[in-house]
Amino acid sequence: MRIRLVTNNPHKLAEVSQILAPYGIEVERLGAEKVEVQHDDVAEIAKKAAENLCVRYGDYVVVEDTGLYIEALGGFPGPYAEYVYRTIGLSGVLKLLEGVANRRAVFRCAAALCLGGRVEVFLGEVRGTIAQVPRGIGGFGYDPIFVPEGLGRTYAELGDDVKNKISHRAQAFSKLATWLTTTASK
Ligand code: ITT
Ligand code: NA
Repeated sequence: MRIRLVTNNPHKLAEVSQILAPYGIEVERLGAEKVEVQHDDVAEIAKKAAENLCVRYGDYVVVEDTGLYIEALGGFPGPYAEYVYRTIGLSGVLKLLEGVANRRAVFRCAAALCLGGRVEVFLGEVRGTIAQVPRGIGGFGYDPIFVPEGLGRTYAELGDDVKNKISHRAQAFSKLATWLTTTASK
């Protein structure tokens, strides 16, 4: 089986490939233009983008959208994580949290799959905290400052093998894989 992931982010493509390999699902990149609706909820953003692309590209197309919601900042940057990373960056985010005791944050990932003219959305969520300083060299984006609950190390310190077992993306795509290899094949 093979899915076609609509993304311009090579890190996401690599992670999803690693997450789905044990299920025997291959991942190909589809370079298509996504409709990006404005919404707080990544599930809604991924769903709308997928609905639009299913019509043109058909089955097994997957759109993934991820957001990082920092509690003390009222959920910022949320679905605007990419823009914020490009503009103020990790140092800018850490500056906003200077002297802030509540470091709680959550990563939310939504994977929207086209199949049989329908869109199925699978969610993954990891709670954690924002570190005081960036730590580690693995992963991408916010990985050096996100510490998943109970693990004491950032995603970037944990490295790809651990991250891809426990991450927001791992959870969403494991659900998708289970659904594809059970429900959808019957
Ligand atoms: P596509 O939309 O082309 O797939 P993107 O990078 O724009 O790629 P998102 O909007 O879903 O993807 O993600 C927004 C940003 O959030 C992304 O650019 C990263 O900076 C960050 N991000 C997403 N997943 C992440 C992860 O697993 N670890 C750290 N940062 C992540
Ligand atoms: Na995006």
